[in-house]
Amino acid sequence: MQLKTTLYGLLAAFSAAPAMAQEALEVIGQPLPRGIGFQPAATELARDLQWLDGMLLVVITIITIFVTALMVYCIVRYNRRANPTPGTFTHNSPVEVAWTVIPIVVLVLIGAYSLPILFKQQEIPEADITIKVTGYQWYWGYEYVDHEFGFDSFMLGKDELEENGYAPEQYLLATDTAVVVPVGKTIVMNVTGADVIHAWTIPAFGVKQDAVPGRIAQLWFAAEKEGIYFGQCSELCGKDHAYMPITVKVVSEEAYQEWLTGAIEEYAGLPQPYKVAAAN
Ligand SMILES: [Cu+2]
Repeated sequence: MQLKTTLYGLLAAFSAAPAMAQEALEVIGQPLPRGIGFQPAATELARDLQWLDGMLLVVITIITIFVTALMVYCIVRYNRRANPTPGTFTHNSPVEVAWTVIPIVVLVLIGAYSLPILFKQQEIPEADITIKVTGYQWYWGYEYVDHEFGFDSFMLGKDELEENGYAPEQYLLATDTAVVVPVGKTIVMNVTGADVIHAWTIPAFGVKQDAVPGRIAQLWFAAEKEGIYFGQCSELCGKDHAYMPITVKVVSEEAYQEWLTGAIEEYAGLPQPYKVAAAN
């Protein structure tokens, strides 16, 4: 399947659609049939999240097994037949202290690992590239604010996938234009909505943010591997909610610069000097 994807990618490179990242990229971030795990982590944030998920699974498994064993023991040991004269005491201070203190320790331990991961997501670092993303009913709009150009991104129909370099199984995931970012750079997305609440996400990056009209929320990521990553609107936003996917292409620095030049030409004319734009 990967070979097929690469072939489609090559095909697209030869057809040379404007403002497309030129090289054939491996599709990394997409759901797979019968998959039950996470998509491969492409950022530090996603790795942290997946590690935390695994850690919590261990904790809840131990607790569940312990509680189940305790219940089974009580049912067997203290049923009416096995234990005809039940105890009449109502308190046991050591047990009560234990079942208060141990859960507190467990919760503090979980918090000690989960809060730093939450803060890492929520404390937005200085951006190498800032992109504003706006959710519309039912598509996404992107603005590369450092260069003052923008474009909209619509889902590709089944018959448009091949000419754009995508495989048939990427229906409902692939879009006509993609967010293109260079590998390893810190990208800050300013997320908002134009009409109703949407949500922008790329599962392989470990990011998800509600796009709320009238507000700007931020998320950040630094993708570590070149490739194509898909996401889908994640806040029910109306009848075509299922048809406004997200495509991010992570490319090399050179490919990004090449794409940027083409995109500036195609979408906005001459590039605006960064400092002038910042001073406005
Ligand atoms: Cu939606």
